[in-house]
Amino acid sequence: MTMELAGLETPTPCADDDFLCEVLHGLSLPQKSLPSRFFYDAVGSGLFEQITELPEYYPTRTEIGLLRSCATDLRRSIGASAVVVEFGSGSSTKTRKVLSTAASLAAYVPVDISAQFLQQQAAELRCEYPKLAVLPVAADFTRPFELPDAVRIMPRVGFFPGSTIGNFEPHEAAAFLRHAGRILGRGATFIVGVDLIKDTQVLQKAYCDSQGVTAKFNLNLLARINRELGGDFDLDGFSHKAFYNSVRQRIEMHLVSKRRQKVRVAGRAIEFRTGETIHTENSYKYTLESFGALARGSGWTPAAVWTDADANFSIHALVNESA
Ligand code: AVJ
Repeated sequence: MTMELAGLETPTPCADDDFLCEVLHGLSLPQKSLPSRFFYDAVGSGLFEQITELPEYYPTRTEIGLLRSCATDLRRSIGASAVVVEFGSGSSTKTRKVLSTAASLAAYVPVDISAQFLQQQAAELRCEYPKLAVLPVAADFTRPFELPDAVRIMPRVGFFPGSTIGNFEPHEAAAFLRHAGRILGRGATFIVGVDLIKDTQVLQKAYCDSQGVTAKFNLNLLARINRELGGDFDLDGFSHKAFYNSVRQRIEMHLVSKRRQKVRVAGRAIEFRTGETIHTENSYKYTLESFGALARGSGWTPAAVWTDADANFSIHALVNESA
């Protein structure tokens, strides 16, 4: 395992998915922080679904619209008898847009960490698309994994929607693109959804909605620590904050301590000053050019890009021409 692909965040001394270790480590740093991947327990995943339906949260609906409108182009660049490999498939909602239009697709390989959920989703997809070979791989998609033997000879298309790439630090995004290139191989196409830099107010409202769903999503991290690690966070003692950092070109989410307070997690005391924050997420934004340059620097050649009329979101088709 290479350190550069250790995960979405800066490497920590913790073993894979050791929630307690990550929490105690993150809350001991001068700038307290928690890895954003821990947002997605059952409650958090439900809240994220709600976020995708908010009027202010434009990415999901814009990307789905784009997938629909570029379907013909996409089918052409995917070609016949290809295999689509999705990195972090979840419920494959967006993939269905691709699968429905790419009738000539031979196989679909959803890659996801949750083996049980993956099998359930695969069973549903087999019913919906009886001619498609659905071949799930239970793995951490940021780590090396083997493609199923059955797809070795097929043309490969990687799929990474949702601007999930925005949760990586730029150097981690580059490492991830290289890693995907190694797995997909020479000649492969990679379809990547990327959120774009835009008006600061529009960006900030997407992460600070009027109904307070994103605030609940952020605060659920503390609730999860209380539930799973026996923490005693007072959720009323913290507030949600999201802002666009124009220097780093990213949305930052934080939890702000409303007062001086002491919290206990697994017998350890953690002190907060008034106004001190826990940094919980970065969501990097790109221009068409800055993402193209990142891809080029990571062994991929930009082949096509689609954006909506307001240039809110982009879908990039990259080709692997490296040896
Ligand atoms: C999961 C990366 C698409 O960064 O926009 C939404 C997560 N966080 N609202 C994003 C998120 C707060 C989301 N992605």
